[in-house]
Amino acid sequence: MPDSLTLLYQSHSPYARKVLVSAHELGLADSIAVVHHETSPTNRNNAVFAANPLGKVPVLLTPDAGALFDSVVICDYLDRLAGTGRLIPREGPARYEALRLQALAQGLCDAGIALRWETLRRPEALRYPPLAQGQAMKLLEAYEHLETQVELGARITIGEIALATALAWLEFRDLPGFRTRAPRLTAWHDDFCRRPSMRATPYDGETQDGGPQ
Ligand SMILES: N[C@@H](CCC(=O)N[C@@H](CS)C(=O)NCC(=O)O)C(=O)O
Repeated sequence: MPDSLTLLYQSHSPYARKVLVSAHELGLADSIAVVHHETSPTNRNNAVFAANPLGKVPVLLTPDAGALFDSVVICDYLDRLAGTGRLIPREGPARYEALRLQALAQGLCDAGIALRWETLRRPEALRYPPLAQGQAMKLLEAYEHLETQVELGARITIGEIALATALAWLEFRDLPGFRTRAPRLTAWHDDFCRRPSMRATPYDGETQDGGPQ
Protein backbone atom coordinates (compact mmCIF):
# COMPACT_ATOMS: atom_id res chain seq x y z
CA MET A 1 0.00 0.00 0.00
CA PRO A 2 1.48 3.46 -0.94
CA ASP A 3 2.27 5.81 2.00
CA SER A 4 -0.25 8.45 1.05
CA LEU A 5 -3.02 8.87 -1.46
CA THR A 6 -4.92 12.13 -1.84
CA LEU A 7 -8.05 12.46 -3.95
CA LEU A 8 -8.92 15.87 -5.35
CA TYR A 9 -12.66 15.43 -5.12
CA GLN A 10 -15.92 17.29 -5.62
CA SER A 11 -19.07 16.33 -3.75
CA HIS A 12 -21.28 17.01 -6.79
CA SER A 13 -19.13 15.35 -9.46
CA PRO A 14 -20.32 11.98 -10.78
CA TYR A 15 -16.81 11.14 -11.98
CA ALA A 16 -15.33 11.84 -8.56
CA ARG A 17 -18.06 9.88 -6.80
CA LYS A 18 -17.40 6.89 -9.08
CA VAL A 19 -13.80 6.89 -7.82
CA LEU A 20 -14.75 7.17 -4.16
CA VAL A 21 -17.45 4.49 -4.39
CA SER A 22 -14.86 2.25 -6.06
CA ALA A 23 -12.45 2.91 -3.20
CA HIS A 24 -15.16 1.94 -0.69
CA GLU A 25 -16.03 -1.21 -2.61
CA LEU A 26 -12.35 -2.21 -2.70
CA GLY A 27 -11.83 -1.52 1.00
CA LEU A 28 -9.39 1.32 0.24
CA ALA A 29 -11.43 4.35 1.34
CA ASP A 30 -9.66 4.67 4.70
CA SER A 31 -6.29 4.92 2.90
CA ILE A 32 -7.31 8.00 0.88
CA ALA A 33 -7.40 11.63 2.04
CA VAL A 34 -10.32 13.29 0.25
CA VAL A 35 -10.03 17.02 -0.46
CA HIS A 36 -12.97 18.91 -1.94
CA HIS A 37 -12.30 21.28 -4.86
CA GLU A 38 -14.67 23.40 -6.93
CA THR A 39 -13.94 23.39 -10.66
CA SER A 40 -15.48 24.97 -13.72
CA PRO A 41 -14.05 25.92 -17.12
CA THR A 42 -15.19 29.48 -16.30
CA ASN A 43 -13.71 29.53 -12.79
CA ARG A 44 -10.06 28.46 -12.68
CA ASN A 45 -8.86 26.40 -9.70
CA ASN A 46 -5.07 26.75 -9.51
CA ALA A 47 -4.56 23.82 -7.15
CA VAL A 48 -6.36 21.47 -9.53
CA PHE A 49 -4.49 22.82 -12.56
CA ALA A 50 -1.22 22.19 -10.71
CA ALA A 51 -2.06 18.48 -10.74
CA ASN A 52 -4.09 18.20 -13.95
CA PRO A 53 -3.52 20.52 -16.93
CA LEU A 54 -7.19 20.04 -17.85
CA GLY A 55 -8.23 21.64 -14.55
CA LYS A 56 -10.72 18.88 -13.76
CA VAL A 57 -11.45 16.60 -10.84
CA PRO A 58 -11.06 13.85 -9.88
CA VAL A 59 -7.28 13.64 -9.57
CA LEU A 60 -5.50 11.06 -7.39
CA LEU A 61 -2.11 12.11 -6.04
CA THR A 62 -0.01 8.98 -5.65
CA PRO A 63 3.54 8.46 -4.34
CA ASP A 64 4.46 5.96 -7.06
CA ALA A 65 2.60 7.06 -10.22
CA GLY A 66 2.30 10.84 -9.80
CA ALA A 67 -0.95 12.74 -10.26
CA LEU A 68 -3.47 10.45 -11.97
CA PHE A 69 -6.48 11.55 -14.01
CA ASP A 70 -9.10 10.98 -15.26
CA SER A 71 -11.57 8.86 -13.29
CA VAL A 72 -11.11 5.88 -15.62
CA VAL A 73 -7.35 5.82 -14.97
CA ILE A 74 -7.77 6.35 -11.23
CA CYS A 75 -10.21 3.44 -10.95
CA ASP A 76 -7.78 1.24 -12.83
CA TYR A 77 -5.00 2.23 -10.39
CA LEU A 78 -7.19 1.49 -7.36
CA ASP A 79 -8.35 -1.84 -8.74
CA ARG A 80 -4.76 -2.90 -9.33
CA LEU A 81 -3.78 -1.66 -5.87
CA ALA A 82 -6.45 -3.87 -4.35
CA GLY A 83 -4.88 -6.60 -6.41
CA THR A 84 -7.81 -8.72 -7.38
CA GLY A 85 -9.18 -7.31 -10.64
CA ARG A 86 -12.48 -7.22 -8.80
CA LEU A 87 -13.90 -4.09 -10.42
CA ILE A 88 -12.12 -4.37 -13.78
CA PRO A 89 -11.94 -8.02 -14.80
CA ARG A 90 -8.50 -8.71 -16.24
CA GLU A 91 -9.57 -11.05 -19.03
CA GLY A 92 -12.27 -12.10 -21.39
CA PRO A 93 -15.69 -10.78 -22.33
CA ALA A 94 -16.37 -9.71 -18.72
CA ARG A 95 -13.60 -7.11 -19.04
CA TYR A 96 -15.16 -5.48 -22.07
CA GLU A 97 -18.67 -5.64 -20.65
CA ALA A 98 -17.43 -3.72 -17.62
CA LEU A 99 -15.44 -1.18 -19.64
CA ARG A 100 -18.26 -0.65 -22.16
CA LEU A 101 -20.77 -0.04 -19.37
CA GLN A 102 -18.35 2.40 -17.78
CA ALA A 103 -18.02 4.19 -21.14
CA LEU A 104 -21.78 4.43 -21.46
CA ALA A 105 -22.04 5.85 -17.95
CA GLN A 106 -19.28 8.37 -18.69
CA GLY A 107 -21.25 9.38 -21.79
CA LEU A 108 -24.40 9.89 -19.70
CA CYS A 109 -22.48 12.27 -17.46
CA ASP A 110 -20.87 14.06 -20.40
CA ALA A 111 -24.28 14.53 -22.06
CA GLY A 112 -25.85 15.64 -18.80
CA ILE A 113 -23.16 18.27 -18.23
CA ALA A 114 -23.49 19.51 -21.82
CA LEU A 115 -27.26 19.72 -21.35
CA ARG A 116 -26.86 21.74 -18.17
CA TRP A 117 -24.68 24.22 -20.03
CA GLU A 118 -27.39 24.68 -22.65
CA THR A 119 -30.27 24.96 -20.19
CA LEU A 120 -28.78 26.58 -17.11
CA ARG A 121 -25.11 27.37 -16.92
CA ARG A 122 -24.54 29.33 -20.14
CA PRO A 123 -25.97 32.91 -20.18
CA GLU A 124 -29.43 32.66 -21.72
CA ALA A 125 -28.64 34.65 -24.86
CA LEU A 126 -25.85 32.20 -25.76
CA ARG A 127 -27.86 29.00 -25.47
CA TYR A 128 -28.60 26.87 -28.55
CA PRO A 129 -31.79 24.78 -28.12
CA PRO A 130 -31.00 22.18 -30.82
CA LEU A 131 -27.85 21.30 -28.91
CA ALA A 132 -29.86 20.85 -25.71
CA GLN A 133 -32.33 18.63 -27.56
CA GLY A 134 -29.50 16.57 -29.03
CA GLN A 135 -27.96 15.99 -25.61
CA ALA A 136 -31.33 15.09 -24.05
CA MET A 137 -31.88 12.60 -26.86
CA LYS A 138 -28.63 10.84 -25.95
CA LEU A 139 -29.88 10.39 -22.38
CA LEU A 140 -33.19 8.93 -23.52
CA GLU A 141 -31.55 6.59 -26.04
CA ALA A 142 -29.14 5.38 -23.36
CA TYR A 143 -31.99 4.70 -20.88
CA GLU A 144 -33.80 2.68 -23.54
CA HIS A 145 -30.62 0.74 -24.33
CA LEU A 146 -29.93 0.04 -20.67
CA GLU A 147 -33.52 -1.04 -20.06
CA THR A 148 -33.69 -3.45 -22.97
CA GLN A 149 -30.13 -4.52 -23.86
CA VAL A 150 -28.02 -4.63 -20.69
CA GLU A 151 -28.12 -7.33 -18.04
CA LEU A 152 -27.32 -5.77 -14.66
CA GLY A 153 -26.80 -7.20 -11.26
CA ALA A 154 -24.78 -10.40 -11.70
CA ARG A 155 -21.64 -8.87 -10.24
CA ILE A 156 -20.39 -5.40 -9.30
CA THR A 157 -17.78 -4.02 -11.66
CA ILE A 158 -16.60 -0.55 -12.55
CA GLY A 159 -19.46 -0.53 -15.07
CA GLU A 160 -22.15 -0.90 -12.40
CA ILE A 161 -20.47 1.66 -10.13
CA ALA A 162 -20.14 4.17 -12.97
CA LEU A 163 -23.75 3.63 -13.99
CA ALA A 164 -25.18 3.97 -10.49
CA THR A 165 -23.22 7.15 -9.77
CA ALA A 166 -24.19 8.59 -13.19
CA LEU A 167 -27.91 7.86 -12.76
CA ALA A 168 -27.88 9.24 -9.23
CA TRP A 169 -26.24 12.43 -10.52
CA LEU A 170 -28.77 12.83 -13.36
CA GLU A 171 -31.53 12.67 -10.75
CA PHE A 172 -29.67 14.97 -8.36
CA ARG A 173 -29.53 17.57 -11.17
CA ASP A 174 -33.16 17.05 -12.29
CA LEU A 175 -32.07 16.06 -15.79
CA PRO A 176 -34.40 14.02 -18.03
CA GLY A 177 -35.09 10.99 -15.88
CA PHE A 178 -34.93 7.24 -16.28
CA ARG A 179 -37.47 6.53 -13.52
CA THR A 180 -40.63 6.79 -15.61
CA ARG A 181 -39.01 5.36 -18.74
CA ALA A 182 -37.02 2.38 -17.49
CA PRO A 183 -38.60 0.47 -14.57
CA ARG A 184 -36.12 -2.42 -14.61
CA LEU A 185 -33.17 -0.02 -14.59
CA THR A 186 -34.82 1.99 -11.82
CA ALA A 187 -35.27 -1.07 -9.61
CA TRP A 188 -31.61 -2.03 -10.11
CA HIS A 189 -30.48 1.52 -9.37
CA ASP A 190 -32.55 1.87 -6.19
CA ASP A 191 -31.15 -1.40 -4.96
CA PHE A 192 -27.57 -0.35 -5.73
CA CYS A 193 -28.06 2.97 -3.91
CA ARG A 194 -28.63 1.04 -0.67
CA ARG A 195 -25.02 -0.16 -0.70
CA PRO A 196 -22.83 1.31 2.08
CA SER A 197 -20.45 2.72 -0.58
CA MET A 198 -23.29 4.80 -2.05
CA ARG A 199 -24.67 5.83 1.33
CA ALA A 200 -21.20 7.04 2.37
CA THR A 201 -20.86 9.37 -0.65
CA PRO A 202 -24.02 11.46 -1.11
CA TYR A 203 -24.07 14.28 -3.66
CA ASP A 204 -24.05 17.77 -2.25
CA GLY A 205 -23.44 21.30 -3.51
CA GLU A 206 -23.78 23.57 -6.52
CA THR A 207 -21.41 24.14 -9.43
CA GLN A 208 -19.46 27.35 -8.93
CA ASP A 209 -19.19 28.92 -12.38
CA GLY A 210 -17.45 32.24 -12.88
CA GLY A 211 -18.18 34.96 -15.43
CA PRO A 212 -21.61 36.51 -16.11
CA GLN A 213 -24.51 34.32 -14.92
N1 LIG B 1 -13.45 12.47 -18.13
C1 LIG B 1 -13.25 13.06 -16.84
C2 LIG B 1 -14.28 14.14 -16.60
C3 LIG B 1 -13.97 14.97 -15.36
C4 LIG B 1 -14.85 16.21 -15.28
O1 LIG B 1 -15.42 16.68 -16.28
N2 LIG B 1 -14.91 16.78 -14.07
C5 LIG B 1 -15.68 17.99 -13.88
C6 LIG B 1 -16.43 17.95 -12.57
S1 LIG B 1 -17.86 16.94 -12.74
C7 LIG B 1 -14.73 19.15 -13.83
O2 LIG B 1 -13.81 19.17 -13.03
N3 LIG B 1 -14.96 20.15 -14.70
C8 LIG B 1 -14.15 21.33 -14.76
C9 LIG B 1 -13.90 21.78 -16.18
O3 LIG B 1 -14.53 21.24 -17.11
O4 LIG B 1 -13.09 22.67 -16.35
C10 LIG B 1 -13.26 11.98 -15.76
O5 LIG B 1 -13.82 10.91 -16.03
O6 LIG B 1 -12.69 12.17 -14.68
